[in-house]
Amino acid sequence: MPLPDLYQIDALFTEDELMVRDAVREFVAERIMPGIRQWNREGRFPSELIQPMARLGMLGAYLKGYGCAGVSYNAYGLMMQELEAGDSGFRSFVSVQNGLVMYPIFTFGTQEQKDRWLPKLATGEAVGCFGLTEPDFGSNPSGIITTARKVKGGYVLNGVKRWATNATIADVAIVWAKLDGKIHGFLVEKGTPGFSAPEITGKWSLRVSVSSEIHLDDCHIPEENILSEAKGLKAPLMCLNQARYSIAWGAIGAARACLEETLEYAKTRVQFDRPIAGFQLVQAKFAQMWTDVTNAQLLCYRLGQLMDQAIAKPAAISMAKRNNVAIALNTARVCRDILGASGICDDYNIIRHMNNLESVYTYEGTHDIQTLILGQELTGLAAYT
Ligand code: TGC
Ligand code: FAD
Repeated sequence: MPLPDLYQIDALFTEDELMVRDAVREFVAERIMPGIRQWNREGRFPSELIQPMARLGMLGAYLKGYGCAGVSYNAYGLMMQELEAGDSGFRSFVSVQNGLVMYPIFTFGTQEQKDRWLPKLATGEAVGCFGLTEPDFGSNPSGIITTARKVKGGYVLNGVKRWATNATIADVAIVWAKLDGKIHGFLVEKGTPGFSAPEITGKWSLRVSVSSEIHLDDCHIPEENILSEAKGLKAPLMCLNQARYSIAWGAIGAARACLEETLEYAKTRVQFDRPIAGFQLVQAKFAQMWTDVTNAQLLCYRLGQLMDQAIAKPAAISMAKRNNVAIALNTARVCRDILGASGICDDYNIIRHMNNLESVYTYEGTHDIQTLILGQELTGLAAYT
């Protein structure tokens, strides 16, 4: 059963935005939910669903031209909310393809790069990935040690990237490397000698998502594959804003899915001769979680408006990522508790969402890095070192 819309939040969206949301909700019910338990057990991302997701306009959703849907940021947010109600792995796929691959090509690429890649990325015919994090540089990407060296006709890349979502299945990698000591972005195409992307195994979180290393071993790319307008750390950080926005919305979906499932459970689970939903302590948990989800939606709705007007400050995006992922993770943990022992089993979706949200809490800037971004915005003092 859907949660009651106490604040009439649906009334804030246009008919088109709600139509887009409902289409993704139906896709999740029909195409994701029947398979998700098995894919999660197998640790497999079903890439056969990439093109169906593209047909719903999810890839490049808010970009204009090149076959992209060009919808509002709030419509895109609603898509991500519904998708992550299915599984964070699917939302991760879309966040990366959009915010970390299509956005930088759209924003920093040459006309040739845009014409070559954006239409194929929009249809899902091509998949992209983003390599910023390295084994020794996660929260502090300014320190990355992957290098690019100018040679006749192009560049030679050397280094190792870690935790790149989609890299093993990607046709193109956006690789961030230092050229003469300054960060630049490069397009590295699948099959380029010296490029490989082995999958990281053994994950107990985001199992329905491909996470990879990227190895660049004297990897020679042609001159035209530099993202010439992307200079300095600011360029990849601009991409992160896009992906953090989609995470802020997506996390609400995961939280809502946990809450809905738990509410049904608690109404029928009887202990001490009463449904556990009738106990005051359980109701206090529900009241808090419902309030948290509602607050998160309102925060994102306003943020979507600011994004559409291109006036959202990075700190505003950090606030939404930080708040919404934290409330989602807390919601998942509390729901797991309300299910008792049943909550640790994948007969229910909650433990899967809970484990996924541990990754979401960490990636795209950990919770504490978002805290420091907000601290810096408010006080004017950076507290990273
Ligand atoms: P700092 O000196 O603060 O900034 C360097 C330049 O960038 C500007 N800037 C931003 N611009 C746009 N958007 C932002 N969010 C920006 N943040 C900073 C800044 O104004 C400056 O500009 P300029 O003109 O003066 O050069 O840089 P710093 O080295 O002190 O770092 C700041 C810090 C720690 C906040 C930053 O490094 C950070 O955000 N770290 C977290 C790293 C991170 O989030 N990595 C994510 C990797 S990708 C990923 O996780 C994908 S998950 C995918 C999935 O969904 O599956
Ligand atoms: P660290 O930076 O080592 O942090 C460890 C702990 O120290 C954290 O709690 C952190 O908050 C804390 N910490 C660090 N610095 C400070 C400080 N100054 N003050 C206080 N506390 C601090 N990266 C990509 O480039 N592309 C991707 O597609 C991608 N996908 C990912 C997918 C998954 C499933 C995961 C888990 C990660 C992915 N990442 C990706 C990497 C992700 O961005 C990093 O994991 C994240 O930025 C944190 O870096 P780290 O793991 O190295 O942790």
